[in-house]
Amino acid sequence: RELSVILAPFSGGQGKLGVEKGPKYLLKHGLQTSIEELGWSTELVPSMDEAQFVGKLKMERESANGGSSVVTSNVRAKRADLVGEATKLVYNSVSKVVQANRFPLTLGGDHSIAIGTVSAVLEKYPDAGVLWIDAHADINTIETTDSGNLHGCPVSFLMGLNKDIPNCPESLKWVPSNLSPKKIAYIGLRDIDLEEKKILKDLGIAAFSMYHVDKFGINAVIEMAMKAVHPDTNGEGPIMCSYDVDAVDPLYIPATGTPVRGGLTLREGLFLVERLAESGNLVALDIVECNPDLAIHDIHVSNTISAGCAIARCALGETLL
Ligand code: DIR
Ligand code: MN
Ligand code: MN
Ligand code: MN
Repeated sequence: RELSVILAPFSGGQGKLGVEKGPKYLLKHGLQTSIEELGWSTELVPSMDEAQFVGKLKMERESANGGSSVVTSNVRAKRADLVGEATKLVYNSVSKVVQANRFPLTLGGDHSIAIGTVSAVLEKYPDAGVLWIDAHADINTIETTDSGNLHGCPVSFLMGLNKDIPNCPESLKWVPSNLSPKKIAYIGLRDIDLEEKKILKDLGIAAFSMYHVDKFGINAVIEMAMKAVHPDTNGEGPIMCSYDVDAVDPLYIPATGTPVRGGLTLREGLFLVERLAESGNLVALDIVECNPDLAIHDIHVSNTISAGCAIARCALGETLL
């Protein structure tokens, strides 16, 4: 059991600095040691130069404030050049890790980095199902996005939904778009844009909102999600989990960029990944959107970071007897 902790300290997929500090804080909390205590041998994979991207983001911000902003190919997709560059670096790192038969645990950063992780994991495991744990559907296209933040769009790139859109940013043309709408299931949704809802419906995507969690219970929802992505084998088959910590209620995980109340309890959020560990089918995990800079009190930082670490440990077997 060999695992690589891939660091993806990137914040250009949204507008709030600080989310690039997620990996550092999770590691400072002892994440790597606790994973080794579970019997994994681990290594750290940096994937990108954090300071370099922060520098570019700050430069971009200054030039935008200076009023001399150049209108790029598509004004809606913000910082597409940086997102393209960063996600390609993440993709390169995750590819090496999975091709060496190691388990990739990728720490974000904002959720745009999943463009890199999911693409690489699906090349290794073409049959894998993706469980997207999130308050948001992250499936806006560069045409439907209101915010222009690409962390709200990774799923549309993974599915190739932007390919036929004129002015689709060049920087993201490398994405192999190897995710089928039949191979993703969402859990935890509660803040979906109108046009995203239409995409989910039109493509027949399995989407379990907080309503379903309340109606059926978290155990039934995860069973339905696994069966949705592996219908022919009764839910058995490789699973990648891309876990946006804002799926969990901000009572438990407050230090995140777009908190939405009415989310998963911490136990529901941990049960999900415990169930994946128990299944023996988990092949990759992302943990994204921890932003320590958004905490108002110190306790918000430790709550958020300790919960992020717990998600990783539970997914890697800590609570299995
Ligand atoms: C919104 C929010 N749907 C957007 N998305 C977020 O910006 O596209 N994703 N916060 O994590
Ligand atoms: Mn989210
Ligand atoms: Mn919107
Ligand atoms: Mn997300």
